[in-house]
Amino acid sequence: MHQYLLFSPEVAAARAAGKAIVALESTIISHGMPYPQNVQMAREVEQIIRDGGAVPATIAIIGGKICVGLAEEQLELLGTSPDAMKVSRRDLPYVLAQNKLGATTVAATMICAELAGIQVFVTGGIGGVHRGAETSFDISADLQELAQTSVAVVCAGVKSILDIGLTLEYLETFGVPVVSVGQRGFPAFFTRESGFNADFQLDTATEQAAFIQTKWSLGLKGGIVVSNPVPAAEAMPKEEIDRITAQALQEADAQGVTGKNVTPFLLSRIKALTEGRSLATNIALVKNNARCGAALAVAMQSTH
Ligand code: PSU
Ligand code: MN
Repeated sequence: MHQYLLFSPEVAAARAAGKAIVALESTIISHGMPYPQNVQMAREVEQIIRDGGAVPATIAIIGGKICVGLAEEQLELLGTSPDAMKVSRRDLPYVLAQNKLGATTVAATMICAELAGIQVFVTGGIGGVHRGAETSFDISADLQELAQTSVAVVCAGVKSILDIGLTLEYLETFGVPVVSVGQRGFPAFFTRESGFNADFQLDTATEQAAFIQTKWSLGLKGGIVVSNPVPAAEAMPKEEIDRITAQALQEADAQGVTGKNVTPFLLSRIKALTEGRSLATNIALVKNNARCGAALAVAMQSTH
């Protein structure tokens, strides 16, 4: 086992018993949602995964270790600490070697999940190619991670703060399959449709598991995006989210927000501008993804 990994008792027991395990990220807790909804969401999502027959493993960097599975007070710490660093691939050695508190992004969570032998990871939305990337070069490290790290990522698509078409082109170039669940369309996080199609529609966990295992058994390393649309009853009106997204993007530009601060800035402005309604949608879609991811992890476990 890797020297930096530290498993919670629940995850250690699951590993020993060969149970299905689902990884969860922590940037969504520290930088994606406000307190106390963030911590409550994290707890409820973990319980949904248990109810689905798998064991949740929320990942964060604490005390110089990659913690896989967090105790109640560790979730609370991440949800309340303003100094929790947003940790992507390039930040991981710094946070570990300097003993800082780190919340892992999709990219860093994938790296840690792979080290821990976890194949399925549930989140809300992945990073992508930002609008205007042709001048800013702002392309999330999540996409390069999907190109090289063998973990299936269940998400509700990508937010329209990004250039969704360019994000899908980038994934195609790097050979990352984009699977959709229950519809052909690739979802746009707050809404069910982005106007783009996923590559393959695979509705059942059994089919998704067979696809993923076939990819890896061919020696094709890298991730898979399993995109699961927000339930219709919880989706936001498209015209409202489009208007608010445009305003948040304009504010980010006017205030000169750059680098790793762009995504958290846009998320928090969208939440404020919708008076919290986007937060309810955000929580609902993560829970929906947890059900999907638990079923996928169980299916992967029973067929390998
Ligand atoms: N997109 C969301 N919610 C999030 C994130 C992205 O809808 O919470 C977080 C994830 O942790 C993701 C990270 O990995 O932001 C991407 O940040 P960046 O765009 O700086 O790579
Ligand atoms: Mn970026």
